[in-house]
Amino acid sequence: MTIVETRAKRGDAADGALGGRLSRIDGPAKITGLADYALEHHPQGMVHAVLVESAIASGRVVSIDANAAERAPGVLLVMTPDNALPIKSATDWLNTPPSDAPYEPLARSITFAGQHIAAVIAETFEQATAAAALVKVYYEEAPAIAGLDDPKAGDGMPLDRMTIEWGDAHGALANAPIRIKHEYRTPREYNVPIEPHGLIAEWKGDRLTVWEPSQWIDGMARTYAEWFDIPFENVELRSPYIGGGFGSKALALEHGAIAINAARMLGRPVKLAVTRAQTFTAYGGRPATRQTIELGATRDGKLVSIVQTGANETSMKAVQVEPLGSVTSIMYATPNFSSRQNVVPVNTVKPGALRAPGENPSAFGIECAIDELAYEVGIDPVQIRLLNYAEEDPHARKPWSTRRLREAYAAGAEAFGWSARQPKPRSMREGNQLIGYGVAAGTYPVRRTPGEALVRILGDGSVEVASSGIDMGQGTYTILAQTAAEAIGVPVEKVRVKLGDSSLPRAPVAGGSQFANLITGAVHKAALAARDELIGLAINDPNSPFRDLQANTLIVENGVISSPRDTGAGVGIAEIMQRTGRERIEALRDTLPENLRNEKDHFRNFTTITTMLSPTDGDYSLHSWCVHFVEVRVDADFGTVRVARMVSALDSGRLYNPKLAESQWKGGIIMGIGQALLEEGIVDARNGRVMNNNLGDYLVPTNADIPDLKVISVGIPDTHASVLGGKAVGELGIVGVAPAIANAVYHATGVRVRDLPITMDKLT
Ligand code: MCN
Ligand code: MOS
Repeated sequence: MTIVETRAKRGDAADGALGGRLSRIDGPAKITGLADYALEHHPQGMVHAVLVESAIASGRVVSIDANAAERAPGVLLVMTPDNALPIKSATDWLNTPPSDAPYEPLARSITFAGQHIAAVIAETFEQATAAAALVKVYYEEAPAIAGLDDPKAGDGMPLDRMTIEWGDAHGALANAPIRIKHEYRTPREYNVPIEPHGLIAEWKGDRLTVWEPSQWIDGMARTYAEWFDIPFENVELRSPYIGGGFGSKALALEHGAIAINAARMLGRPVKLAVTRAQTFTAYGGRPATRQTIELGATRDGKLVSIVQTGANETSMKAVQVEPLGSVTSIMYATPNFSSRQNVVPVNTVKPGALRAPGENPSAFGIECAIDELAYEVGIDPVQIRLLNYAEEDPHARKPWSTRRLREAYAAGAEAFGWSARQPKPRSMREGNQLIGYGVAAGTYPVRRTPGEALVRILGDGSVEVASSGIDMGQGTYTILAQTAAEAIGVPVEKVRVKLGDSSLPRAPVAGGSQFANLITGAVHKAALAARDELIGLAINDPNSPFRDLQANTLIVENGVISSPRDTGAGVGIAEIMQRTGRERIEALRDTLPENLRNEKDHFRNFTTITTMLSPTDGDYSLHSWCVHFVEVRVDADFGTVRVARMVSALDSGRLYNPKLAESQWKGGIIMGIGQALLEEGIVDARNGRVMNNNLGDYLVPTNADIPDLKVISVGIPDTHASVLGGKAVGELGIVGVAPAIANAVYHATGVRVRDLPITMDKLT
């Protein structure tokens, strides 16, 4: 087995300490084509699977005529529910025990257009594609519910567990001198990572190897083990490089089961890559949402009540919640609060997580609503936010661990030049361009799940870090090299990082913007243990030069061990290893609480999210915070909106690598600009099909859409939040961007757009 090793170049040393601006150490491999992405493998004898998908959105498959396809050149198997080998059901990520019924990734009953109903496996991809077109499917069609706006959809089902209430929200609202009430909506949105989903599956006896991009190696490997009834250790899932996931690559999906099953049935490695169009139906993105927000306030703008009712769409078969109260319930101080949420089943693939699920649409509602209140009472939008500043978590009633939001408003407003804003809408203009300034805040919780990590000091003085965690572009390779280099005391280019293989030490999901904090904590612990052992060797070994010094402690710096009492040059790590005859020092450490460090269930602790602590477990409420300032320019005739410039100030605590954290924030902000102005999954109301299932019609921002983005870090180390003082980074930037833009568009034009995206037709 070869595991990809990634390490920094020589000369990076100055930036290599924790907190340094080291460039991505996986960058050169990614841009020169050396990085081996999962789908680029070619095991001997590999064949190709192509999916046949439902053309109807609701009903059932009456029969499948595979005769012509089976006779087509190169075809090895047409897999249907009738001939597929049975698969077992698996535990879900919440650790719900599996049902006894088999798991059927190929459906007979149809609940959305694009559902997988058969797969054709052939010697070549072209043969499989051609034969898939010959598969004839006979359906019995039933009426479909196309989306939230379909009159048949109704109000959906209440989700009592999402209810958040305190005080007397309705009573206080009724008595409030100022009341506003509006509905805010976000459309269906998709993750669209550039690398599409897919996998290569190979069986050797009852051992399974899967090459597949994954945000959660351990979670997906556990599902595969359970589906195919083999021990966890028999699955090797490999994912050294990933071309983006944004929440969509964390869980095992139907097409994975189909490919692995085909490989088992044929005794050949099978490759299945979903097409770009299928990335809109093989898994779901962010569900469409709607929410009504009522604010009650005093005449001078102080909130007395917030009442929110919301709903998101889900699939017919499963409940996916997009928690709309998540930001509403913590952003502002209010004595009375009520948030309730429904889910509305429609004929869609099950929606999933898309960067900041919950926080993102939640912020769109409350951050537009507070802006509307600011105009209503004639207070500056920054001022009204400070006036209603929450000094503690108003929901959990706990102090914030750190909340540098005031500092963020101050730093952002200053750098943006907010004071130049003229209060009246449509009052700033340059030629034919209406100019608008808008502001909105955002937040993302600090989640905590245990992990483990292995650190080795090798005979040549180099260091190895190993984890089954992953890097999909966010910077894991780089920050782990920095963490180990700093903790042990070696130059960063001496550290090799191995990630993305299920045979490596267990790691939790790289999702929920938790992974950097967790895995740096585990690596730090392991690295310190390895360094302590190294120092012990240097002190105690009879051959060690430090014996005579009677030193009881030593320091390791830049790969050299020395005594603080000795002015001599010290001894290199490799030399100590040699003198003491050691090939390696190895430390495996985990951050599991004592009660979970149980051998039998050891792997399970990393394959469900049941060990995750909520942001309010403990004495403090832990969150990252941000504020975005936006200038838009709107063409007075056409209504085209351009974001002209943006300044964001963010509090993610201590940054392990500011260059990468800034890049993460900007990536989120760019997605937020796309959400505000471009992105909208459009469903054909007649047949429930996604109409814009490609990157030509589902628009994401390009360079031309993005102005200069300035990001300012206002965080300070927060050791309540994590071992090394960092808070969440990856999803923070996208929260609050769309409302900041909507607020700026209102300021520019006097037109309030409450349903995303803000397109020209809504402005003219
Ligand atoms: N970081 C830092 N200091 C901190 C915390 C983080 O410097 N205190 C930097 C590090 O470079 C770290 C990165 O920020 O690698 C992200 O850290 P974190 O916030 O812990 O997020 P995760 O590692 O858990 O990554 C997942 C997160 C999520 S949930 C989505 S969605 C998302 C995101 O990261 N998808 C991404 N960023 C992405 N970036 C890329 N390129 N591709 C995706 O698919
Ligand atoms: Mo991110 S949506 O939590 O993977």
